Amino acid sequence: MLNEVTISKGIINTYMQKLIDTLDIDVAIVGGGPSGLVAGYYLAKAGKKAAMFEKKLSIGGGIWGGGMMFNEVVVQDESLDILSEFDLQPKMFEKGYYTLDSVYLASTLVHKSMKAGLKIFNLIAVEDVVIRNDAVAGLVINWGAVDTLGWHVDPLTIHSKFVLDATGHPANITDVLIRKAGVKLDTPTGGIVGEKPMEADKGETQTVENTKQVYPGLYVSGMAANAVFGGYRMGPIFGGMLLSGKKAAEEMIEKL
Ligand code: 48F
Repeated sequence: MLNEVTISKGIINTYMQKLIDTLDIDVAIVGGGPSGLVAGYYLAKAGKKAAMFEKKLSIGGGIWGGGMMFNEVVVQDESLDILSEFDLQPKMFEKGYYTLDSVYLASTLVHKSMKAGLKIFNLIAVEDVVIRNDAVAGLVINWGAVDTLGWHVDPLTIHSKFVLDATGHPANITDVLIRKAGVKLDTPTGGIVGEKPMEADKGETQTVENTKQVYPGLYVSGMAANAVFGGYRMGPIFGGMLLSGKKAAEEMIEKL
C-alpha cells in the first residue's frame, strides 16, 4: 500500500539534496527564458556546475506566448546550427525566415538543458547579489511567492563563480547591483541605458553584441543585455536569444 509520508519524505529529501548541491557552483543563471536556457545547456554540456533560478512556476519566459499569444516564433538562418544541436527542425516560411511551435521550443530547451546537467529551480526569485572582493560572487534567493507578496522573510544565499542576468526586459540583477552597490557600468550612462523601440534586424545583432560581462562576475544575456546597453527590441524572432545564450556560456567557460 502506498504510504503518503514516504511520498512526502521522497520529495523533501531529494529537493534538499539538490539545493545543498547547488550552494556553491560555477554559474548561477537568473531567469528561465531562451537565452538563459541555451547558456545553461552549453555550460552543463561543458561539464560546468550550473543552476537556473526562475521566479515563476513555468520555465521558458517569453517563449510560450509566441507573438501576441499566437504560439509560433520565427527564427533566422544564423540560429539553425544551435537549433540542430537541440534537434529542432524549424519550418521554412520564406527564404531566411523559419517558424517553430513555441510550446515545442520552450519544452525542448528545458528538456535538453536539464538532460545536459543543468539544475533548474522554479518558484525561486533572486532578490540580491553577493559581493566579494568587488565582484559579484553569488545570489540571494527567496521563494517567488514571498517576492510577489512582499512578505518580510529573510532569504538564503548561494555562491557562484559567475552570475548570468537572463531576466529579460527589466535586467533585474544588473538593476539591483547598481541600485544597492552604486557601481558604474561600462555603458554610455554608467547605468542601465534602457531598451530602444522595435527594430528587429538591429535588435537581433545587438542582442548578441551586448552579451558580455558587465561587472566582474556578472554577465548579461538576451533582452537584459539589450536593456543594459540600450539595444533595440526585436519581438517574436528568437535567433538572437539563442545565439546570446551560447555566447554567454562560451565566454564563461573560457574563464572558468
Ligand atoms: O524575458 P525572458 O524570456 O528572457 P530572454 O532570454 O528572452 C526574451 C524573449 O523571451 C522575448 C524577446 C524575444 O524577442 O524579446 O521577450 O531575454 O525570460 C526572463 C525570465 O526571467 C525571470 C522571468 O520570470 C522570466 O521567466 N525573472 C525575472 N526576474 C527574476 C526572474 C528574478 N529576480 N528572479 C528569478 N527569475
